[in-house]
Amino acid sequence: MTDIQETKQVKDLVTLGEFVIQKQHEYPGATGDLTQIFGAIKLAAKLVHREINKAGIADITGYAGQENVQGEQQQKLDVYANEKFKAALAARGLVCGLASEEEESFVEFNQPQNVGSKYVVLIDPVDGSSNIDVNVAVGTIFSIYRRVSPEDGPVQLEDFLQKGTEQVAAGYVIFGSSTMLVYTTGNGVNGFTFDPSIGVYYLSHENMRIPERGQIYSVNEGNYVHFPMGVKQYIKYCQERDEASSRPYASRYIGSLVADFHRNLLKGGIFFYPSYAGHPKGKLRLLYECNPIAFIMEQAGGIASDGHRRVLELEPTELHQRTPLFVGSPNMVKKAEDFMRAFA
Ligand code: AMP
Ligand code: P6P
Repeated sequence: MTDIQETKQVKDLVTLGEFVIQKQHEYPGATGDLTQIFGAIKLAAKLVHREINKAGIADITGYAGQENVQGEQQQKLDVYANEKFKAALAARGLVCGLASEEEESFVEFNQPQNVGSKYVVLIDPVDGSSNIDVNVAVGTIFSIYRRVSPEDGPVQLEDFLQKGTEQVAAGYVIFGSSTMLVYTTGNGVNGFTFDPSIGVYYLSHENMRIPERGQIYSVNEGNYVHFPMGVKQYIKYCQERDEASSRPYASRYIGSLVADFHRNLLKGGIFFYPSYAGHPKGKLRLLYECNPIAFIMEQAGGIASDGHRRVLELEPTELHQRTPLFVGSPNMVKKAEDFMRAFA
């Protein structure tokens, strides 16, 4: 055996498609609808991967309304991604509606194949898209619910305004040094790395768990002077020297939620975007950013709160509502909550 562990033979690798079907068979009554929705997400993510990886060349990082090098109507990448996810999900006929950061209201899928579908999908097609121009990792975030309105009628707003605890599935695609799809359906978190040479996602991170303790804190300290006292005191706590608790922690902030979240999920840490004068209700969106992220984090053994309450228990009232977010290793989020409580 060489020093470097033999890489797995392709025959030993599990593809995302195989994995999802294996999981489907753990549900005897399953029709395969949810499995096919994952198929649509896989396809759209491949198309976005392709566009992101030629962004500089294809000059698609510009703004809608201009022509790109192919003479096509140029689209911002998030507009492009939104159209591709919408089309892929509508085509499979298993989703009755979609809510997206790129859509003011929810979109009803009323093509014949969609009537009677039992799922809705909420999505942030490209979170952090402004980072594309500087080659920083960005991500797609998605959340899947069963509809609650009558299946023989049109999709309703109430189908989208469900608490995060009702999610059937949630996941993200991170477009970074490699493209990965990470998701949960409530039985753990698994990560799949995309091999663009053959267009397949392979299981690369099985049963992902966040370390109980971390040494990384992620926050935009440029807003420090505006933060509530509890947040300021927690940041100071992270910076104090205390060998017993491995402090000072390292400050790591990419400014791309999926990238910061993914790093902390793998290495341990806390990401927080609190409310402050600039964003009195927080900046991040509850339905298609914080709820899916929170579902994944809890399934990986972490915690996600708004500083006081469990994110998944927050009662949605608007599609695009925002919430403060504290997410990561349990001991770190609990400590941040202690400071928020002490200085409330
Ligand atoms: P379906 O009939 O395919 O919509 O599946 C019914 C329910 O079974 C879903 O809402 C999930 O709770 C579960 N299920 C079906 N397929 C899968 C899968 N591939 N992975 C995890 N859970 C699944
Ligand atoms: P700030 C990107 O614009 C985003 O929505 C998230 O991906 C990221 O975590 C956050 O905003 C960064 O916001 O105010 O620190 O630049």
